[in-house]
Amino acid sequence: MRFDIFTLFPEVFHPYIDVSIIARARERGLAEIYLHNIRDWTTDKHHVVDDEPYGGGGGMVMKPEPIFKAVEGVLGSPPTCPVILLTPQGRPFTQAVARELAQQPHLALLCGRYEGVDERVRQHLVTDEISIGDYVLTGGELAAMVVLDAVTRLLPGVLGDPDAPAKDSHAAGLLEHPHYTRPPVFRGWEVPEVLRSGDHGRIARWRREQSLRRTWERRPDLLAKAELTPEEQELIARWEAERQREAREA
Ligand code: 6GU
Repeated sequence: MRFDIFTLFPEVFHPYIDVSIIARARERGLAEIYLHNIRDWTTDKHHVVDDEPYGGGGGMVMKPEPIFKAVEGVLGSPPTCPVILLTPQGRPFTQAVARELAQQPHLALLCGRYEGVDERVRQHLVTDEISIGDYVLTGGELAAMVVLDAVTRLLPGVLGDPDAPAKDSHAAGLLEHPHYTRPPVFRGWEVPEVLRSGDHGRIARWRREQSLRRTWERRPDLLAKAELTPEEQELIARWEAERQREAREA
């Protein structure tokens, strides 16, 4: 898969994309990442990329010309791949969106800065807008790295275990079960006996129950959408009943 990233700060990507799983995916040719500095596509003497907003008010707006020149200069006009603007006004990024984007052979990620980009960029160049959550960042770069990471690790061959993405938190609509590694006792705190039992049926049932319990406690909004067996629904109903009984007794 090919990523073209358009940004005023290409250097901030390297510390992340040059290590670990993303670096390995790049070395193996599974992900190709091209960074483009929008400022390189300015034609004026001072390489100006922003200007004051029409209508007044504070802040600066990214000018349309350098962005169009950069994106069309690299990808052609019109670009044939999705051009995604990272903005707090975009559609919420979720694991489902990551899976959808991982189907594409080629994505362009456009990082906004300042108060935003000229609206004509959105209207006539951008094909999709994504937000990574309800908070405000100073620019789209961190969001682009989030999208890049979440999509790259879904590409076939990137993770050692081909089933790994299916087991992740959120993949099945539930949070993950707890994980433990050696030593079996650390500062007197033991690894649950079931995980050392070697009984794979029991381990799988324990993990599923832990996953349900965690989701019930921390993210009940996810449980509403999860696919549960009748037994699992009954288990949750018992937890609910117990919680209500405790509330009455308190
Ligand atoms: Cl994509 N950009 C910015 N600047 N802030 C954000 C965001 C994106 N997603 C959440 N907050």
